[in-house]
Amino acid sequence: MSVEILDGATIVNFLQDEEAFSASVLNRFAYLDTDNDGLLSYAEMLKELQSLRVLETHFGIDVEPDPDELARVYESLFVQFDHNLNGTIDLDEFKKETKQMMLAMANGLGFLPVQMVLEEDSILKKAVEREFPKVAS
Ligand SMILES: [Ca+2]
Ligand SMILES: [Ca+2]
Repeated sequence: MSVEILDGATIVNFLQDEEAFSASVLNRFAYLDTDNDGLLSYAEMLKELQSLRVLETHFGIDVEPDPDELARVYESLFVQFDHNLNGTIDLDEFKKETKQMMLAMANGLGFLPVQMVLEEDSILKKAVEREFPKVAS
């Protein structure tokens, strides 16, 4: 985990870089697919749903959400990814919906930079790293 500053443009620029975006989606998918069957189950997807920082949008930052409510939010997000509703998420569904969610997030952020706690290797973190390459210390 690290705290990063990002705004809508960071995300949009990243999404427009098709190559960088595809590569990070592929990476993330392989990482989440712990049983390597080429599909993401709900259990495998949970990690990603948690890293999307959607909870802040739903509940506001610093709110401790009720576990039942949290489970419902994650379930509805999973269904949002699962376009053909077959109970698993393939790479195509994952990529399309990740893009949608990141665009929605970018619109929500607008031009106001915000601080976010980002998980290492999350797609958002890749977006930040692309824009601000790490300076070797
Ligand atoms: Ca799997
Ligand atoms: Ca599916």
